[in-house]
Amino acid sequence: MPVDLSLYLVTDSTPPILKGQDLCQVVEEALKGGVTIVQYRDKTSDTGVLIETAKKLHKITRAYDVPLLINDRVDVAVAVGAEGVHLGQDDMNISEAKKILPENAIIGITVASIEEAKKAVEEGADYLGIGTVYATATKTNTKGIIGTAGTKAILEAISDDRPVGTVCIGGINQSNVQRVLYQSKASKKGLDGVAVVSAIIGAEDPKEAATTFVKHIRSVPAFA
Ligand code: TZP
Ligand code: MG
Repeated sequence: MPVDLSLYLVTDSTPPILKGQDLCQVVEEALKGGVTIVQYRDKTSDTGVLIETAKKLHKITRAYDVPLLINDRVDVAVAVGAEGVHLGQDDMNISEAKKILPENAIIGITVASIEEAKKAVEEGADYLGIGTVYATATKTNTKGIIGTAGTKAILEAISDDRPVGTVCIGGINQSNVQRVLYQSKASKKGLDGVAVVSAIIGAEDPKEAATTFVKHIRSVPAFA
């Protein structure tokens, strides 16, 4: 499945990022603004709530023809028929996930080093979530801040043998998104997009935030 990773929204249901609004409404606003893929990331809810929320989100994302991925929980992705999963280094490994998910499911994985990136590509990941790029209050247990230099090093190291999508994550906002995309273009394989949590989920107006991101992203020639 050709996936548009250019503006990748990752959800967060915890205050102060989500300020008492309904997550589904916020995601729908972001979709109206032009988000191209959504990951439901929820580290606190129990399985029942995860499935219930994922179902609601899936109904919305389908209406916008945008894929919904589930963070960590392959079982939840299967239960709701989501388009894929996003795995961390400590979650189920890619080969196990492939056994459980439908053949065309999208599998993404977080990578913070060249070694992790190479392994993920070998195992057949569809895309890499590279980061943490910049320090962020949204995820504090990160394995270090790799910066745009670390991101570029990973992009350089990925072989061309197996096509893999790439997004970066961590502290991406309206002010640095163009810089991040331009700097990644200096490597032989530029990024395919940016993943964002608080700059959209925590925005006063998530639709407007997404629209502004799209404008910034499209101003970069490779995304025009
Ligand atoms: N993985 C690495 S950083 C991060 C995740 C899920 C959170 C990024 O959040 P924000 O608010 O876009 O900085
Ligand atoms: Mg995880």
